[in-house]
Amino acid sequence: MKNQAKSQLATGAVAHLPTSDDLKNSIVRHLHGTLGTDINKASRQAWWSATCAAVNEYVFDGLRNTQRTHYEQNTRAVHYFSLEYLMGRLFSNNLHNLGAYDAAKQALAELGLNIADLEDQEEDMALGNGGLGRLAACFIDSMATLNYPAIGYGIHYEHGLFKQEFSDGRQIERPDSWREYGNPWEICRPESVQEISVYGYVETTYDLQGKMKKVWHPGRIIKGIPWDIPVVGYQGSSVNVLRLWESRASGFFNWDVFNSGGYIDASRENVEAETISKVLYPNDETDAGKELRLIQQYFFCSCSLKDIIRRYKRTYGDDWSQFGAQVAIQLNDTHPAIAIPELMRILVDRAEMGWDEAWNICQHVFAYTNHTLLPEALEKWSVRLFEKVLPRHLEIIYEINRRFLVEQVDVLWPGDNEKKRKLSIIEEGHEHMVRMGHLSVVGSFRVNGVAQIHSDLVKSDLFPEMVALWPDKFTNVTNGVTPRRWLKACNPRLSKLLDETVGVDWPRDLKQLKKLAAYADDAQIQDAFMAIKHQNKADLAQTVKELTGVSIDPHAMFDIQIKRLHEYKRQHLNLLHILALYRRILQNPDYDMVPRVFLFGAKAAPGYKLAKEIIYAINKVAEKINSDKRVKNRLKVVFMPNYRVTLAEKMIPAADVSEQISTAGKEASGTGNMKLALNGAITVGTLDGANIEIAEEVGADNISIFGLTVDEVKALHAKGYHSWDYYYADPEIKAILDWLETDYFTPGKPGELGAIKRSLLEGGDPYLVLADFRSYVDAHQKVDGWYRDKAGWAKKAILNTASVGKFTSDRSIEDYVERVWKLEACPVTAKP
Ligand code: 73E
Repeated sequence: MKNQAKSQLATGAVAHLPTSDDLKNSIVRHLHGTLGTDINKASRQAWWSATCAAVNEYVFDGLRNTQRTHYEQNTRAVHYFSLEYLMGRLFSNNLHNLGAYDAAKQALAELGLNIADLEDQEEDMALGNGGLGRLAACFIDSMATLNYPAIGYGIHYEHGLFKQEFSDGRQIERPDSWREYGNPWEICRPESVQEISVYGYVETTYDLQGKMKKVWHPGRIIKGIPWDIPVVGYQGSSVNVLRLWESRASGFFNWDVFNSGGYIDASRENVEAETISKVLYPNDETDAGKELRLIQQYFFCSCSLKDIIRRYKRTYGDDWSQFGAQVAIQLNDTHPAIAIPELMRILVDRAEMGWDEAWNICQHVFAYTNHTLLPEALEKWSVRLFEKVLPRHLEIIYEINRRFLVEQVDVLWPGDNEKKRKLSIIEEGHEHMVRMGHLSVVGSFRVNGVAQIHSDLVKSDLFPEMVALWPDKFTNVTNGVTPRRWLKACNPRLSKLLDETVGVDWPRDLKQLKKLAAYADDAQIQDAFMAIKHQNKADLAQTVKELTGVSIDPHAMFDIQIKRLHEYKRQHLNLLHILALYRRILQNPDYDMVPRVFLFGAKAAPGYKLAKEIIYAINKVAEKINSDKRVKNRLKVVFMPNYRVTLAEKMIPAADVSEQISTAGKEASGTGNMKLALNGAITVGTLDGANIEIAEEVGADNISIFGLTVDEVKALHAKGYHSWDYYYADPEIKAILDWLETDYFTPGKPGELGAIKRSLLEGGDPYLVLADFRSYVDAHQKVDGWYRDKAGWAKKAILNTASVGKFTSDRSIEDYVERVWKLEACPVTAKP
């Protein structure tokens, strides 16, 4: 018998996991029967599609079994509402989670194909900006793996996050068309279409008994078409669903216009309706404040709530009494907060329920996760806009607010108008605004931050009075990442070593990695660990060469900063350090340093000027340094274009150093920090977000911490921060900033890189770059020293991987289950 790659034993939703022969037959069958082509002439794209179709036979099997089980068991379920899901590619992830990756690899090899080439056929599903969207993707993976009845709801954007190119070092945005040639992972469900309303006016009517009733006469009806993406849990556990809504004009509404001769108007309405799900807003951490964004939020919340209610009614009919017990809705930041007044509207206006009963249901259903304290990211909508788009919801928000101020605020602080002003959901000022954060806290039974320090700051700095009103409402759930994608699939070499040293259970029980600590001093394991790192670095070096033309040496230390570009994340602090090293080399040709490659990956929001200037400056400095012979390969700088999940999967396994250098108090958690430490990188970081918890886990010897603490930041601001003082007091800072202003990096064009200096001096350096500079340089000096001791470095790297088991998203989900959702797991068994 042929030596077939075996897949793991089926344990859950998927009855029969495929052997390589099964897959081979199925791939060829789909090549003929689904793709309409032949082995001899099929393109890579066709082979990839046929393989996806073959994989889907098993995925859909698991999906059916999961849905049947959930229906039969009728357990409480969580509904994750998120405007963003940064899924990346699904091909290798689905194969790994099915336990069929090796079988597929062999099947393809026997067909003369390389699995990695096929993987490259897939576009990233980039329906998110950064950490918040990627967290949602990790969470749905964990919920399926842990067998929780869960469904993700969001928007089926036609265009995800823009593609980034560089033109003479400047960021250019190009549209992302991830489904131009179809997407094999999604299933359209026309049977579950919903219709939602916007605009129009509210009429006050009275029934025969004289009871007042509000009737909303909408101005527009829009259709939501659901696309389901199966979410495959690890090793045959549940296959849940991510349901994304696509907007279309309502046929019903358009025909009216059409028949009255308004062909052009009818097609304009089509275009406008389709615009809703056309593009993802490319702003991370800033509120766009645009009408279309509010409509996007309402569109997906309303469709999703109607979908939930339809499913609930299948079992309970018009009996609402079990709704709060059956349905939990997690609001991923305030973006879906409009779901709160929407559920109130459905209950009060449609189901004709009394206000108190309806409000009681809402308060059993909604929970809210806060992801940021940055003022520019705290959503506010003008009352004027609300009145235009969602007039009935505005009335409902006023009533929620009125009762809140009278029944809660005035009871605890009688007659205190200042408290009412501060706590009101409606902010007064020259333009009245709806505060979505306040609405979310008032309407939810639980509110959480995403790392311990962040949750503490949510309580102390953002909502202290809300804490006084409801102390038990606030909790913490520290973020996590799925070890299936962020170690098993992206770092197969390290995964194999882990299987051999700590056993094969670590992907679903990440604390098992602790066993690796026993080998931290073992020379053989150290060598194996560092050999893997070296191979990963060699692979990345090849990718860097292909993408940028720059040659980098895998023997150098790879120092990586990958995250959205934002001043608070301080990519420019990293740049100043690079400039300091370069300057030292020029001043002292024998300057002794461990050769380093600084790698960046970051997209800037298209309208964020300074962020784009920072990208430009890094690219220009990189050009100069990389071509300067005097550097003698001690320094290389690379800005990777189009950073995205797929690129992260290549960079993270190759990192020696992880840059987590936000101003303390600004990064709510971070999740890249977790992925990098898990893959054996050593963090240079501030005491911010989850870095603090990473430091607790790995120990002070295995992380390089620098910079002001949250309390020191506050004290410095209180005392008055003057960045000029640092400029004049530290000759290195002065020299570097002045250097940036010359034409050294932009020959013939002095001042081209001046924006950074201006923001740090005239602009007041709001993120304390200069205040932290010296201690940052020292933290790197320490890392340089560590790297010279090969065994010592290997030990630290191993201890990082061994110590970060806490940061699996499985643990985060278990925390949500215990502290927020109170769900029961619902294991799925395949029907024989
Ligand atoms: O610290 C990260 C955090 O790890 C935080 O900045 C990010 O969420 C991650 C996951 O918890 C985040 N993104 C946004 N707010 N916080 C955001 C705001 C507006 C639009 C899009 C994203």
